[in-house]
Amino acid sequence: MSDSFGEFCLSWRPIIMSDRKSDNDDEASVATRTRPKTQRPPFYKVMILNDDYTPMEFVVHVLERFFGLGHSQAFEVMLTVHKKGLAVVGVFSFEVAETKVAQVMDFARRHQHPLQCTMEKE
Ligand code: TYC
Repeated sequence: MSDSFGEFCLSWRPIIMSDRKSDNDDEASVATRTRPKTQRPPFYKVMILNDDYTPMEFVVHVLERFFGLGHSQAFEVMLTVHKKGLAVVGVFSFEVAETKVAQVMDFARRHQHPLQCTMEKE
């Protein structure tokens, strides 16, 4: 670099992307993202667990009352839990999932049944 560099280059600054005329007619700035970087909030699966003591009708009632299932769908889901050990009964935001779990656990406890309801990030 010559000693006179400073004389010829009075206002040097790095070239940044916003200096370019347009993103489209420039090969170095091909768009790789087609949508804005937004994050959807996570969803939580709410699950009912099997046990040997909670009456089947009580579980059916819980599924109708807290998860809005119709009677035959509630019966089907209850049977799935009875046979397989657990089933996802709904997918909700964190706050709604937390509320459902608390409502079911409280309802079961008040009726002295050991029914368990849990949630898990999707
Ligand atoms: N296994 C229970 C019974 O035989 C019925 C049951 C089903 C309990 C689903 C809990 O989440 C449950 N009485």
